[in-house]
Amino acid sequence: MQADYSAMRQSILDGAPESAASLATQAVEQGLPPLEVIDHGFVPGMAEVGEQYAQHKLFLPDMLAAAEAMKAAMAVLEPELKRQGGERPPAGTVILGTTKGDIHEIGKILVGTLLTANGFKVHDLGVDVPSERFASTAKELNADVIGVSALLTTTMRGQRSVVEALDRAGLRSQVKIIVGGAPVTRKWAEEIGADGYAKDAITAVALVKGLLAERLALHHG
Ligand code: B1M
Repeated sequence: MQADYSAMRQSILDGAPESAASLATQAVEQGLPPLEVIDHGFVPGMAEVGEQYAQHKLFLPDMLAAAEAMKAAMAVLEPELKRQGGERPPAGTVILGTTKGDIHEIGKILVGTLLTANGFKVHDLGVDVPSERFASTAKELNADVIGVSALLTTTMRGQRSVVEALDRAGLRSQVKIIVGGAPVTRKWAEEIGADGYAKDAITAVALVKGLLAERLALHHG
């Protein structure tokens, strides 16, 4: 049986959590790779909803309903992604969160799931996270990396505040900061003094691995 990507996309456009969850379950039963199902089936629905919202063809409640459908699909696919990652000793601790004033969470959840699947210990602070909280949690958990997501051009500034908060806490040389989210660019990451930028969840995993390998090489080399 083939994956019904167009039905998945449509379940997001319809804001239909039951249908999204049942399509995700079917995909898992068929043994389809969960990441492909997310990327080719459900994420295109979110992109379309965003476009239609920008063109005033869909409205805020539609965006909210689409997000609920996406979360229902992810609730089925996430355990599968994590399971495929297998059990292994933690490769490092990563703190994740969305900037202050920003409640978009789906991309961040995906980044967290893939990091977990790749052996990282992930502590997700959720959405609308004050900069100081990133810093205090990093200290408390002796974290290796902080990942800050932002989906709005207005809340991207919060990523700079996290860099500054970490500086103030005297932790900047110990903890790496990575940033991401739809409006975020590599140039912005450089401008605010972050250690890296990832355009998507897969790249975020490679980035974190690279940053920590660099550190290990420095310690042992
Ligand atoms: Co909002 N929203 N939204 N929204 N929303 C956008 C982002 C928007 C582009 C839609 C549009 O106008 N076309 C627009 C932002 C415009 C801008 O600033 N440039 C927008 C707006 C305007 C708003 C409100 C202001 C609307 C209003 O109230 N008038 C409001 C703001 C609320 C707030 O945060 N204070 C708002 C609200 C909402 C909902 C609550 C309804 C809902 C979110 C629900 C939720 O998350 N629980 C929502 C949604 C769903 C969207 C869209 C449609 C989809 C976002 C999404 O989940 N994408 C979005 C349009 C779009 O992006 N096309 C839109 C799927 C997800 C898998 O992708 O999050 O990009 P994404 O994550 C990717 C990468 O970006 C990257 O990896 C992920 C996976 O590959 N990534 C990282 C993300 N974080 C990363 C961190 C990393 C590394 C990579 O390292 C740390």
